[in-house]
Amino acid sequence: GLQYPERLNCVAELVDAAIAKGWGERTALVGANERWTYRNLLDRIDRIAHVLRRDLKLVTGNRVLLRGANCPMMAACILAVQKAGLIAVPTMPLLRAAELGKIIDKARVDAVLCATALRAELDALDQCPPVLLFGDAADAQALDALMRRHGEPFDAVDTSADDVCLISFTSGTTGVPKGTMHFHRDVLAICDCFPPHVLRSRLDDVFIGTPPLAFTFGLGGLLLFPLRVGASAILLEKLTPESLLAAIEQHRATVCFTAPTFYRQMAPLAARHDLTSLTRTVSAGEALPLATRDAWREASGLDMIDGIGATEILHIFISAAGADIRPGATGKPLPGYQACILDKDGQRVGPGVIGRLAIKGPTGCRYLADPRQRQYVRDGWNLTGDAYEMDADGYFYYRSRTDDMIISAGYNIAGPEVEEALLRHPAVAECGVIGRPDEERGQLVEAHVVLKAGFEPSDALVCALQDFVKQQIAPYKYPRSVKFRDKLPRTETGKLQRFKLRDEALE
Ligand code: 3UK
Repeated sequence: GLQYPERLNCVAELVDAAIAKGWGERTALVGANERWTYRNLLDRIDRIAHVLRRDLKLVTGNRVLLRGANCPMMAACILAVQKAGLIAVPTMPLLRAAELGKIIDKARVDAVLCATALRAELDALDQCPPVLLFGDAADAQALDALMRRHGEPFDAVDTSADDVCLISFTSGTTGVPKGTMHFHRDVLAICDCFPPHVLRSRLDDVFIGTPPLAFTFGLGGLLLFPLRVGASAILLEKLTPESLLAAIEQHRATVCFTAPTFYRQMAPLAARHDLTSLTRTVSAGEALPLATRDAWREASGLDMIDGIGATEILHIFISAAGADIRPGATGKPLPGYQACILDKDGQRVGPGVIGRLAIKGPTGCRYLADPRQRQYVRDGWNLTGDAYEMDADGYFYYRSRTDDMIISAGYNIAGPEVEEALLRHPAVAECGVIGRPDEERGQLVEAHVVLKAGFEPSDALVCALQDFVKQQIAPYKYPRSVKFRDKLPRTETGKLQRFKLRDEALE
């Protein structure tokens, strides 16, 4: 297993150690307008850490809320908070004042570091802890001005391996957001798991992708993983499928992290770009449909690395790469993690039976002051909200979210299976399949379909799509209702918001 010293500061291990390993002059972070070496990054981190401790007078264990799109300065702020023995509370760029207010209360935030471009939602709050702005702020309280006064090195605060260094909020769809707490050793544990065992990341890798640093998928994939091996990360905001392809080409990126829909949208545009630098592409956040895996392989020549992760577990815990990939399966538990499938009573089931996925490993769920902890973790097993199935060789197959399983006329139907079938049709760009309340059947399978350019909605197309599904999977699973729409509701992290489709169905 993974063994770390009792006293541990993850940033000392990731950044100070990088200099000691001789990587000081290597490129660490590249933004839209800047390129920082590891030494430059260390310098920024140390200056910010001094500001936090000396100017803001924060003390060990204080919590610092962070707001910013992906850029080197946002990365430096997160790492500086942790190096200073404080707890980073990164927030998704698109959150509104009401949501930020809840997070500030819940996490008992003591100070805020915020990119100027995102200040408006903080200004809208009735009550807010002290804020320092970074970026092009003319404000007297600007972080940049304070940083200039502190040139001396900052010694990492001597934290314990199991001191909290990160509170990450789940993109909860309803109610009070759930904060998940992670330790300094958890940060290193994820760096020493997926990257060496599945991704095989190396010193000369160039990481790129879309997930925000405020989402642990992005924090790991676009910051912590590259730093651990002396690689570099390209941190860009507002990426589109087209601009990500252009950036991969421009920066000769080798590793890409994004969500399945992004790969699906990039595939038809890929031929216009030189993607020969890319050697590994990672998909996570939601299920990877086979049609998307195939489209991406045809466009890029690469076999996608699928991986399921969760904010509660910090990062990816089931995945596969290369010869280990089994189409349709997410993969196997990563070294150090165990996985099993449980029935409704919490009993383990064997291969071929669908049930709730449970996970045990070096990282796991610690909700911040939330009674839901007792439901999520039992006997050290993390009970995810995912319906999975295992095969005799220990591969794990995603079926649906447990609360998204459609029950129609007594049949259990997994929406993603119907989506996967629809996505193979040449007219379908994107789709989402839900159960719509129905008197006769309990729920009715309903598909929400976005058409590719050049296709028009029609009754004939509805029938064609229905027949197309019936040819591929058991006919009772076909969508009895098909609705065409311009786009699907998605979160900032690329997840389809099925509850929005369901709510609409009730209107
Ligand atoms: C779903 C997947 C099928 C699944 C995340 C990588 O997504 C991340 O964290 P969240 O807390 O959501 C967790 C839930 O998302 N999911 C994620 N990946 C897959 N479903 N196949 C996948 N490959 O329902 C899971 O329970 O937002 C992903 C790394 C870090 C993360 N936080």
